[in-house]
Amino acid sequence: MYAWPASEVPALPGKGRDLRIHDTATGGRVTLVPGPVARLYVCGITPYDATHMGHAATYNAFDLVQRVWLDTKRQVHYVQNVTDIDDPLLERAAANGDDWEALAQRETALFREDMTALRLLPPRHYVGAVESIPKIVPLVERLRDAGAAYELEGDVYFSVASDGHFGEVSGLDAEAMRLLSAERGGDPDRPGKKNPLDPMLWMAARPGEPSWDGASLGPGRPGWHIECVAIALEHFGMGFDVQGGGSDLIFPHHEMGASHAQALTGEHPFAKTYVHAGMVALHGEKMSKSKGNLVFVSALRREGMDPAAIRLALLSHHYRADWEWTDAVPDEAVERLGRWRAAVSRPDGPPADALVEEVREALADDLDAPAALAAVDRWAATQAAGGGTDEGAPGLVSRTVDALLGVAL
Ligand code: 5CA
Ligand code: ZN
Repeated sequence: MYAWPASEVPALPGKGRDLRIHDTATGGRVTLVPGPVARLYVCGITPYDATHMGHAATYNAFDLVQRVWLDTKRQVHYVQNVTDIDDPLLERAAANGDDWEALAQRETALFREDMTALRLLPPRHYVGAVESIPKIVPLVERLRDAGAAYELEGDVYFSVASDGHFGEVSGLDAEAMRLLSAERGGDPDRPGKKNPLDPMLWMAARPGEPSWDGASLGPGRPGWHIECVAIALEHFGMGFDVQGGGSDLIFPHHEMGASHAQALTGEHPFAKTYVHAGMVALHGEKMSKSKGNLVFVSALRREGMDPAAIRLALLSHHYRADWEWTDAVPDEAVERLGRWRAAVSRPDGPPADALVEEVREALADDLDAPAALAAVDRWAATQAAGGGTDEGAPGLVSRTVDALLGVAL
């Protein structure tokens, strides 16, 4: 489906550095050295309530990954899905007496507008679960025919025992997995499963719920993890550079997705690197649609907050940190945006070549955006103190902040 328009990414003098980033699977830092076209899959929204600051923070992190890659003169092939059919969408639509398709379309449209306003680079392929069903069905059939999946009362489950690498993405023990599975869409207590952790691949049609042709599987709808596997395999195949999402996707979603793909292809790994962003909280609890403690990007925009300031608010936290949205966060961002805009409005200022390298180095160092902001703050403070007369330096700062941080001054 259509994504959203791309903002220009100015080219900077010289060349950026290779990204050193924390990999969840190995638990350590790896240097990413993609080919000339870097491949990134980021898990998209389930469109029943978009876009809250937690979503925005996660997509901001993966936008930075792309900007670092672009600065190394690579191209980026970015794929994102939209889970436009799943239990939570149907539950929310039913609770509001809404049509589930209309709800999904409305929230996806709002997400596109928010992404555009925040200057988050669009995926080359933005793919819905529903449109992917014809790709998903044969994968489930193949898993079943290979003995990696089994039927239970018409539903089809993946057997985690079929992948020798199961557990390597999250590194969790069975008990921790069981708890998270129950919390995050799994059904560990359903009788008849071979392993309580086995996730559903295909859910047979339920009365009153939408269903699609599943060929030999019978009518039904896809499970959650196989959706992202089908889309990533379609566009990348195995061994793409990064799979990303928030840390709440480490288990079961990214663990199960890796196992589905590995069992299907006999190859390992699914993604070379797994990257996860921290959780944004409000009033001490993770911002989540189910709890309803949300701050929406669109609400901030409606209140008149400049999207560039919203972006600075996101950038002022390290992507791996869990952090809390408080009133001070937007206030500080608005104030910083004002200072930076004043500093670049003059035709001359302190030399900026070193700043370009500082921002590059901060981002290459596990996307340390707060360190990048601190470097720009220092330059702006020198400018405010009348500390330089380099012609064109403010323009270079403006282009650096735009290209590497996505903030238009
Ligand atoms: N559709 C699936 C992924 S295939 C899904 O998780 N959708 S979501 O709408 O629940 O979340 C979309 C993205 O935002 C995911 O990467 C998720 O990890 C991230 N996310 C959700 N809540 C937060 C939060 N409070 N803080 C940071 N990131 C969050
Ligand atoms: Zn996903």
